[in-house]
Amino acid sequence: MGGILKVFDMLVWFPENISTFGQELDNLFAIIYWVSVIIFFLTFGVMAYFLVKYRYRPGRKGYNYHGNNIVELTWTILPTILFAWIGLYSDDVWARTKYSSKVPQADVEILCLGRQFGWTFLYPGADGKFGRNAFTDRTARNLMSTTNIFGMDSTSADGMDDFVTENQFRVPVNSNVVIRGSSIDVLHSFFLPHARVKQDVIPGTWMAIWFNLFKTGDYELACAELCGSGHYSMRAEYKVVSLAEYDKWLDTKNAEVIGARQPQPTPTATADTATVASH
Ligand SMILES: [Cu+2]
Repeated sequence: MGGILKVFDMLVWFPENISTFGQELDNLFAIIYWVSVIIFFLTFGVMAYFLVKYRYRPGRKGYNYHGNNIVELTWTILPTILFAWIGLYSDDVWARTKYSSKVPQADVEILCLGRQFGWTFLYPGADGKFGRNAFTDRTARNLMSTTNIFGMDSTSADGMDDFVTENQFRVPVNSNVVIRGSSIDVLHSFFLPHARVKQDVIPGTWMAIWFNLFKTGDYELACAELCGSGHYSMRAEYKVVSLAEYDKWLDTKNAEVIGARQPQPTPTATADTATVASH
């Protein structure tokens, strides 16, 4: 039976689920989908039946009908019960995935800013702690600019090793990832189809987004809010990697950050930059 239902199910169009709570959300989606399908055929079936039964026939007289309290109460109370049930039934998984009070202890915490049109991420670096920035300190919001969109305070010791990635991020597999998302211009929506995560990000506030992914691979982040002319291009890629690989990547990034803070030797033209310069 489940096999036959699956043929008509919208769920076969979903990308593969890689999130710990994804199956529960998919089940909820399927239940609401099938409730809607049944009600659709019931109501339109009754309508089609009446259309045929009471169609125009020469000589048949219409008559005024002033309603029926029992019928009207029935079609008011039944949907009320149904919607209340859906609300109560889905509250458990909704609370666990969406309530900011239920966000689990983070193994990895990342800041994310949406902008027209792209995504920027901030990692806390080797110490695992963010420095002073627009998330950790509201007063640092006035440091935000197009070149420093997280409002990072360059004098903050904890922030010395924080690093930024552009339109890509990495997370370890089987870990609680908490992303604090915001926007610097308009509403965007942080949508990870494989992870069954979708959350609007709003300028001026930070939304807690969390997930735990059980399958390594390359996946996609898309903006799911029509946010302007470049909306179609507002995507990022993310990798889910093993913990060892993630640590290695962090080490590389940390070395880059430390390298960038050392006094730089006078730049010499390499083959690459020479090619660019000649164009
Ligand atoms: Cu957008």
